[in-house]
Amino acid sequence: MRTTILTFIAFMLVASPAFAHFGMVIPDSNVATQETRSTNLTISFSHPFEGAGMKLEKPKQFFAIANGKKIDLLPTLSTTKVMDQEAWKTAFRFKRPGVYQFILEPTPYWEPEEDCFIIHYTKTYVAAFGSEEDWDAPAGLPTEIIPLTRPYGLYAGSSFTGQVLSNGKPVANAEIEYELYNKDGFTAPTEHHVTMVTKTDSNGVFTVTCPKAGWWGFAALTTANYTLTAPSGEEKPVELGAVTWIKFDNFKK
Ligand SMILES: [Cu+2]
Repeated sequence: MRTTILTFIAFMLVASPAFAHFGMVIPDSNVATQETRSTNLTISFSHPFEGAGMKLEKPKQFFAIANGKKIDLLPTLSTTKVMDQEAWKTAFRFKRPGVYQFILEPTPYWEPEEDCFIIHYTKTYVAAFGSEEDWDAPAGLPTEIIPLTRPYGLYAGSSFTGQVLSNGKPVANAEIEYELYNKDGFTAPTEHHVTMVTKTDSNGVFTVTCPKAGWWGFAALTTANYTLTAPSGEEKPVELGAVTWIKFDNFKK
């Protein structure tokens, strides 16, 4: 009996696509106003629906891009815990209008269960002081999702359309995993509901609909055209993720 359960658990860990991990960059709000001029940002590597964390080493890069300028935020990071695992945080004060992209480049994560490294280039957006400018501007990352839907001011139940780029070119047939940051303790009706999956069309474009308010993560997964050396000394493939976090809000009354 015990063996059966352990075997089942081992099978789940290996075989289930439901245990999807996401780089996470989550601000207090995706809108900054004169009343709320600053935001905290929490950076982690987690399973956002299930609330299971993984350790995030000090990132390689963490920065903001706004109005065509890059602002290095790596020196401002301090450690915190997210889902009981090491994570990072900072606070950012908005000085001028703009749509700010906050971008994480983690160090490569060795995942023995998937026999590969994982690098999730992860971003989110904060619109400061009413800005509607440049929300679709590429950040120039090795891989990224360009929003074709404005990435803020969205209602729960809205659809979101994005385009996946790799080195600036659209990626046809890329797999997108998407998942709710499940802060309300919902349970999934089946394991397939934890992480949903869709694919890009021939132009690298995908559309998804997010039925609940909260932060939703979209991860476009591709395989790098290079390998990295695993702890065993062997060369192993690298999964690249273009991850974007978008917030959906309920109507107010
Ligand atoms: Cu994981």
